[in-house]
Amino acid sequence: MIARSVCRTFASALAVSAPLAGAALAQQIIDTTFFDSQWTGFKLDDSTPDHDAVFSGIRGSGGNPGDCRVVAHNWQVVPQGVSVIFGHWKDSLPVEAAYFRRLHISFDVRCDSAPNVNAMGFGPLLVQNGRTFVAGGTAALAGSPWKSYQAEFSANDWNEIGGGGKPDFSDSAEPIFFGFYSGNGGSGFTARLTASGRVDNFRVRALRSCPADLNNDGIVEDADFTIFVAAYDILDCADADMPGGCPADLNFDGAVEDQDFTVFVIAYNELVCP
Ligand SMILES: [Ca+2]
Ligand SMILES: [Ca+2]
Ligand SMILES: [Ca+2]
Repeated sequence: MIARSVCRTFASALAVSAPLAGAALAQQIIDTTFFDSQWTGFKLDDSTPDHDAVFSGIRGSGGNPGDCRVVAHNWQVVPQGVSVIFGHWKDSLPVEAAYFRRLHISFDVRCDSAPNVNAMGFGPLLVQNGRTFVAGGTAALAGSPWKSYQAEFSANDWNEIGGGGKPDFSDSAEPIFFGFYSGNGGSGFTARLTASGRVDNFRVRALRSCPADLNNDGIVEDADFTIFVAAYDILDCADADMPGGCPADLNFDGAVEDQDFTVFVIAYNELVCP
């Protein structure tokens, strides 16, 4: 392995003369603060008699830690059983879907109040080409501590809302936006209920078939090396100068450092993507 000091000096020299190429693919989304300007909410499903369920989704305090997204549902429960599902998607940062292999998605949830039904449901959501897909999630029990949700997905693990399709992870795929859904149900009594909860530490990692191919041209060559060392010089994925999604962070630890270089060099030696 190349010593960190040597490599960083080289990276510094190269970064001065070689600005970042613009084509690097977003590889991960991390949101711990949930600015309202970056999130959109919408109703996905409402089987209540009057279809008049309403919801809110806003940035709030009391996260895990700091700010989070605070959600609330208000709906009509009737004896035959109903369900309501609301989507929340981060519309500010699409992930280029080309060459996806798998997705790793994690976030933290809790339920603050859910009279009579005692829980809220949460799960992952993606939007591609105007179509919405969801996958299996988790239930947060009212009053319980923060609960961590995480799962890995291939394209077949998703179900389209209002259709039978699957998302496209092929090499000609449209960009994908990510988010989560929140839902409630209930039956056996008649009441108008409001449930509330919170979501924090939303993270999506796009595991591509050839992650070291940073300019997405099918081979790992000098152009990718240039992109890599520029990111290595910036180091912190949270730095404003780092390309969105921090694609050179190949081990998903939030920084572009020696471990990523080790991963990159193996692919660079191979040249051709698997
Ligand atoms: Ca937070
Ligand atoms: Ca390349
Ligand atoms: Ca890393």
